[in-house]
Amino acid sequence: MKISKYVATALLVVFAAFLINNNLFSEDKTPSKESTVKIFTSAQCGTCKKAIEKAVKKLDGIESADLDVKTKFLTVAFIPDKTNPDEIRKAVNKAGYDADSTKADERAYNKLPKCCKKDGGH
Ligand SMILES: [Cu+2]
Repeated sequence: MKISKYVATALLVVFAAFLINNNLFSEDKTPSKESTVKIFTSAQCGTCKKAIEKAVKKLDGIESADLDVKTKFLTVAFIPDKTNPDEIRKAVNKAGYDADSTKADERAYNKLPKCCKKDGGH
């Protein structure tokens, strides 16, 4: 009986060590891995697409930025250590466009071509 108790304890230790090791391994994988965010914008046309993508790509830690004019969704791949969705939305706002619930910078919006304004030309 005593022996099986030792065996059980030993197994438990091995199992615990395995769990800890596994955790360390998966934690090792996460940092600096890229994340993706989808942001709904007020883009209207191809000019908007170019302006928004350019503004977002200026940020540090952006892997890619792609706006689908049809759905108005901007898909951004970024490095979480370097930037975050809030900063990306701010960059979109600064370019003159709404991003999810944050509104476009008014001065930048007023400078947009007529066709790029929310109710202009479409
Ligand atoms: Cu436009």
